[in-house]
Amino acid sequence: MQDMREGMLRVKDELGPDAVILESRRVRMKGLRGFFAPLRMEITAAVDNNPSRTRVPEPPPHLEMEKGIREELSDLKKILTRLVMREERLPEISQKENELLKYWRFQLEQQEIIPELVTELLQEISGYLSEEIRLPDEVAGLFLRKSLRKRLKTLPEKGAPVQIFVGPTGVGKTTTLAKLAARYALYQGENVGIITIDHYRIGALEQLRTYSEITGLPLEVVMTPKDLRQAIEKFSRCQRILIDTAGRSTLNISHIKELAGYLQNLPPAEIFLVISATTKTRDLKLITDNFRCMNYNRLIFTKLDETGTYGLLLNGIHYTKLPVIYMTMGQSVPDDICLADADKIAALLLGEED
Ligand SMILES: Nc1nc2c(ncn2[C@@H]2O[C@H](COP(=O)(O)OP(=O)(O)O)[C@@H](O)[C@H]2O)c(=O)[nH]1
Ligand SMILES: [Mg+2]
Repeated sequence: MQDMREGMLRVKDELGPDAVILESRRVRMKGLRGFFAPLRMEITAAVDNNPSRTRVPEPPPHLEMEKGIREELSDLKKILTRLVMREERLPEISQKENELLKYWRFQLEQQEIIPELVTELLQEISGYLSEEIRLPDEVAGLFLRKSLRKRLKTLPEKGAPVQIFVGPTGVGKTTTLAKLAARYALYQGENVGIITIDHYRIGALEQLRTYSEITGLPLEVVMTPKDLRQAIEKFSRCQRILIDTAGRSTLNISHIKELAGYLQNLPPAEIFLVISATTKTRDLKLITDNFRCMNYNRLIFTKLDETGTYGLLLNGIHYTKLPVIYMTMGQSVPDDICLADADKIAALLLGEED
């Protein structure tokens, strides 16, 4: 026999279908002729008289089980393939991730967002980036926007009947009050009364007096907390009473406390802490802390037109945990004011809008 196939055929032919091969090997034929002839196949075979004993019983066809195993195997194969691919792509991805995170860190730091917030924001984003399936940059960017928006607390215009404006000197309290007074009186047809506790700075008082004369809105100037309560009483028929305060140096705590004394025992009011967007990051904490005794409960950011750096808005909301209601972006009364909008602020922070 030359090969195994021929051997098998001959064994089956000679010994019948139940024959089994016990051994096979290649041998050289004896004598000189064998030296030149090709090797031959030698097969030892036997017939098992009780084939059923040796034959492995076929497993009962259990289609469901087979299907389950096949599916599990296919799943395993997919997981293995993914793992192998991930292993291969990992260095490339992490390098890209780093580039993206570095870029965003730069962007957020440029906006002067305080370091602890930058770290928090980037941690949230890197959570998405290390997902098994890598997100395209744009989608990952959307998550950053979402994280920003979550922190940028705003409120629809609540418009309490009594609104008070407090904050450091020169941030735009009086101008903002004038813008809102016009809004309420001209656009909403409300009766508006204006009160000022600005009795230290004659110039500042003149500013409101002129405004009051031009618009015809009544103005009361008060010197004591008692005067203030009486003035509010006097305007009880107005739908809106706007109260201006003299700016106080952020560092003059005793002046700030003196002013806070005016605001005791007043009807529930919206008390706006007015902050200029041009404030130094380091001074912001001082302002939010030192004016706390005035129980401000809302924020207004002014002078957005005077800076290209908007981190202060996020930082201010973070320090105070209060919502921002208005933003102003110019000196023009009554136009340069708008409701705060988290989407818009997020876009400013991401450098997408001027
Ligand atoms: N560029 C710009 N200037 C503003 C804005 N709001 C107020 N100002 C100006 O800032 C200066 C101080 O404003 P004022 O209302 O008197 O501040 P107050 O001391 O806080 O009452 C004035 O010259 C305003 O015209 C603003 O949104 N943008
Ligand atoms: Mg003023």
